Amino acid sequence: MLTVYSPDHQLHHASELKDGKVSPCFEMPQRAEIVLARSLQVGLGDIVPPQAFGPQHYARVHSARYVRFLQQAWGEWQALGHSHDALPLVWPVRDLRSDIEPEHIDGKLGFYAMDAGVAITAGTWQAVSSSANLALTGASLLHGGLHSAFALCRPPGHHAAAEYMGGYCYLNNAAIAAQWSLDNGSRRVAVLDVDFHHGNGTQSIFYDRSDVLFVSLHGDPRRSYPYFSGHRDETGRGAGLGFNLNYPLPHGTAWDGYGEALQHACGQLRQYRPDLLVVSLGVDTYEGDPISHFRLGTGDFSRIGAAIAAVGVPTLFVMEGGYMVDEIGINAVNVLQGFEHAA
Ligand code: OKP
Ligand code: ZN
Repeated sequence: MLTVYSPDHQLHHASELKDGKVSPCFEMPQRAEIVLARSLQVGLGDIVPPQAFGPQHYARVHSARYVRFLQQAWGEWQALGHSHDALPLVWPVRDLRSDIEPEHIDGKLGFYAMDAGVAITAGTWQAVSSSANLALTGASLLHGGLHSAFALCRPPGHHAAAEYMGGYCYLNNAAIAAQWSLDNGSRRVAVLDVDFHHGNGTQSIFYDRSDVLFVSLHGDPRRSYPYFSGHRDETGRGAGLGFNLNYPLPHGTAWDGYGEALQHACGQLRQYRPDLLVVSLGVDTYEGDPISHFRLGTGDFSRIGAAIAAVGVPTLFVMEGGYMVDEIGINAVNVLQGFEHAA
């Protein structure tokens, strides 16, 4: 399988506010380097650079003003004399006003964020736009006839919605790729999200639509981040009703429970008969993950790949989470090899 990769991700290495302290993000540059090294080690396939896409492609699923904010935030922060990371610290919850975009950068950061895990640094825009371009390049390669590809995206994307960032995510790479495919001839696209955390951003972007089926397996939001999204009764709205399927799974879920839910999800994906399947590939379902609570073993990731292959449609894998850095390469590439051996 071909891997789309760029070293630009290294320009983003940030801090987050976690457990009451500012500390380096679990989402660190080493993650992508270790996945790349494993892909090379097993001879997964060619490594290719991204093509140049641009903000107009991101703005098909994000608002234009949000994309502009991401592009300009570091400059506005720096103009205040800061040289350290910018972090949001105030949010327009419930009855506060969210209809007026603040002018001050502190206000804008909160206006366009859902949490304090999304620092803006000097290199953030270049890294996040390059990450989106990896997914777009993957989508265009599949459009050209490839059966599968792997976009080694970093930063990840699935928590980012039309107008907010969150959970280490800025631009929603999977959603941007899905929309590009629809804009270029696909009639239906499915997104399967196997990251431990609910892909609230992808759900939000496509919630009203029937041309994108979103299916997610994740830790129950009653106990797991993002806490405010991912329940089973979130099934879509209007024309999108029935095209959003959540599988919240209990703390400590291992392969028995996971595999059963995945089989069910894959049956629903097959029935939808998408022209393209985009997989939000997080491997933070691993038993050793430091921030998640499932118990999948390394061998189970090959089984995930085989189950996805059985859906039987062109598939774009887009990297999301996975924080047990030592094993992230083996686990992610096991999914891809499991897919290839079964396809
Ligand atoms: C991003 B992705 C839990 C803290 C959670 C945010 C996690 C973001 C995960 N103690 N912090 O879905 O892998
Ligand atoms: Zn995750």
